[in-house]
Amino acid sequence: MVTLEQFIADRQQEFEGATGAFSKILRDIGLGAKLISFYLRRASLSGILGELGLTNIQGETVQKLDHLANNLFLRLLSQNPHVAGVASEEEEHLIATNSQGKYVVLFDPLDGSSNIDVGVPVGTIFSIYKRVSPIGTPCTEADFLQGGRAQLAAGYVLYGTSTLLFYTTGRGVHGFTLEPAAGEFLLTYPQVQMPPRSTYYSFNDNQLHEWVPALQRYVQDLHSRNQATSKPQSLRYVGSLVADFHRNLLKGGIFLYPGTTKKPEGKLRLLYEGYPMAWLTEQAGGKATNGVKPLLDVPPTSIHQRTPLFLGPADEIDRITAFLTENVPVETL
Ligand code: P6P
Repeated sequence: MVTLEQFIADRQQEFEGATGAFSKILRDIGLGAKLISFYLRRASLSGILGELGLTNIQGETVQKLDHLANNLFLRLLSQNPHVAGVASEEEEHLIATNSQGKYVVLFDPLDGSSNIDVGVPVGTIFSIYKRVSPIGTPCTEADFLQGGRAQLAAGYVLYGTSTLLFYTTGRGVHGFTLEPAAGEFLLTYPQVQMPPRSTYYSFNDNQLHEWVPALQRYVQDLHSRNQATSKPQSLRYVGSLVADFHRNLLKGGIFLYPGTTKKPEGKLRLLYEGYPMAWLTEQAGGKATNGVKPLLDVPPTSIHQRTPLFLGPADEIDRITAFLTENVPVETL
């Protein structure tokens, strides 16, 4: 049995400077996850379900648990001496914390929270960068807008049938399961690889009529391939990015949240949803794009910037790109 802390300690050299900073930042994220897991499991018993009566920067109704999770991570990370600042899906602006800190952390504290009241798994997503602004000064927006390939670490927590923490530092994807009896995350999924064949497809087709025609043709292609095979891809979509992503990571599947003719940038956020999930996908052997280019190469312009998101096995993602760049595979015509 290898704990998360031991696993990271054994690989200190993998993370920037081997100063122990990464293990302390991930320890705080892990502590936040343990506490959120506890609150979620008792939410309907302790009256913390439902809406807080506020609207966040995204224009979304804030759930009580969104607020709780956000405040928890803000408190844990702002007291960490290695963290110079944080950016949260629930906060309009970045928050400078310890000017002596060398790292900044972006997070979506409780993604998919509209599912909480109906018992569908939700998640936390995080992304860590080394700051580029001078140590000893307040962190700046430039520290957060370095681009997906500058991430030092990224991962998620899934609050599902068990509480799982998956992360990468660029040397593979590793997964841990919370053992409540010990209060520890134990290594259960070392070196995760996404199966090369897509078993599931995940997208909300309520906007299919607003997708670009080339993507509509891809969906027709997907359905016609399904009819012609003994192993069709199944639709699985729970409307919680971390849950949908995690299933597809382990079983092989595509996740699509495209833009529409009305909202070309789509719904999901580049910095604290797209980049982390894209890096995990690539580290697990898959591909991640905005439809036509690697997502990690999409330049950041603002903290809450949105992006179309396509994640999954390389062959299927390449097929989507072929349709969107009109290099439609001949056998499809
Ligand atoms: P839709 C949850 O609100 C979220 O941000 C992601 O977790 C999820 O993948 C997506 O939005 C679901 O959006 O439009 O299908 O409800």
